[in-house]
Amino acid sequence: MLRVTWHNKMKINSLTLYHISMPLVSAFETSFGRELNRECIIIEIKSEGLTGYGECVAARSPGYSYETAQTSLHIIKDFIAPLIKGKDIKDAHDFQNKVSGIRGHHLAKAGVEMALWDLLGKRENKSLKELFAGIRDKVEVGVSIGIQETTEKLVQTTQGYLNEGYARIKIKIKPQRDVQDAQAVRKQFPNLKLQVDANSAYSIDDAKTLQPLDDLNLLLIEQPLFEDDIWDHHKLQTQFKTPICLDESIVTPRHARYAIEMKACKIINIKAGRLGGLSQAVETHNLCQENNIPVWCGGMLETGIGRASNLALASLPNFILPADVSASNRYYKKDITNESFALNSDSTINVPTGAGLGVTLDKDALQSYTISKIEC
Ligand code: OSB
Ligand code: MG
Repeated sequence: MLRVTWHNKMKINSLTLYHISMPLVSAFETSFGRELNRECIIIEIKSEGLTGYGECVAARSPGYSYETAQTSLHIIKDFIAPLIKGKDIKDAHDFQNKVSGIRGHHLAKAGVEMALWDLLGKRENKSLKELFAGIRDKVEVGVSIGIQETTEKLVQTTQGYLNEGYARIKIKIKPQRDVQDAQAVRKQFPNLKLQVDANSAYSIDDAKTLQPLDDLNLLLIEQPLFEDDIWDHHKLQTQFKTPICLDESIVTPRHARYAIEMKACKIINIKAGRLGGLSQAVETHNLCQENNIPVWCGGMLETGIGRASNLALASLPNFILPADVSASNRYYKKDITNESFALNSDSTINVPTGAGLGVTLDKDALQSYTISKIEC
């Protein structure tokens, strides 16, 4: 547990939840579905004159995670809010203890914890990067490209992002759109930093089908097998020289330990949402660092709120591979933060330096995307 003590406990006065839907600049298709609009929950917490914001990355449908925007609204409003409202919160550990009776629902918990970190930073006048003892001012990033209509379109889309200056590309794969797509991109771009993400679309019986991926000099193969198949990932890793990277399987720091002990992967993707909070993400980072397992920061098509949080997290030392955090314009025409994130010429994005998350909310934009607003 991240032991940053929140000197002067914070009294939580109120929570407001905004269920929003934002049009993506282009559809995002994965092995579990296609999204044209991204839904999420923005959490606003008021505490002793300050306002903190968090983003719960649960989506419209339970494809990546069993949680959805609707289940997270329910869990936050009916279970998390009553445990913290009117109470003093000492630190992230205290928050995690208070919600420990709620089984699972990590995306919901993480959204609330993010708002608490934003409040803490504002109160102490420190950025999240400072609070986490991050070491980088900018983070190397790449783009995660969804499954395209055709392989030719995928090659074109990749070229487009390379033209914009991205130096690492991840392509989504699914059965029938795997080896051929990856081979085509590799053939066109022999030296590109390239990786693939299957989002749990295969079982160990598919090892032979996937084998040609091993000859493409990929940085990693992300979450090829089912979420609860840590052991089968071990079996797969013994057959592949390419590092296997786990995303969906790693839902607590303990799962990271299981995967490391079982040699189920060589790399771990860290998402604060999936792990149940930034404190859990930092703890997982530390465990991986102690075990020489490099990590990188995953993305969930975040708004400027979640993107600021991801960049702060990715400033920690063991975030060695490029992050799935792209510039704001890769996702949205109009974001909900006044600040937008741009790509530097060296394929990096700057880590925010302002207090807390270091971003401010564009209230009009937020309102225009809001489907429902709940006061709790
Ligand atoms: O598996 O990494 C994933 C988006 C939604 C759900 C799961 C994933 C993703 C991405 C997007 O790959 C990465 C990004 O935010 O750019
Ligand atoms: Mg993934």
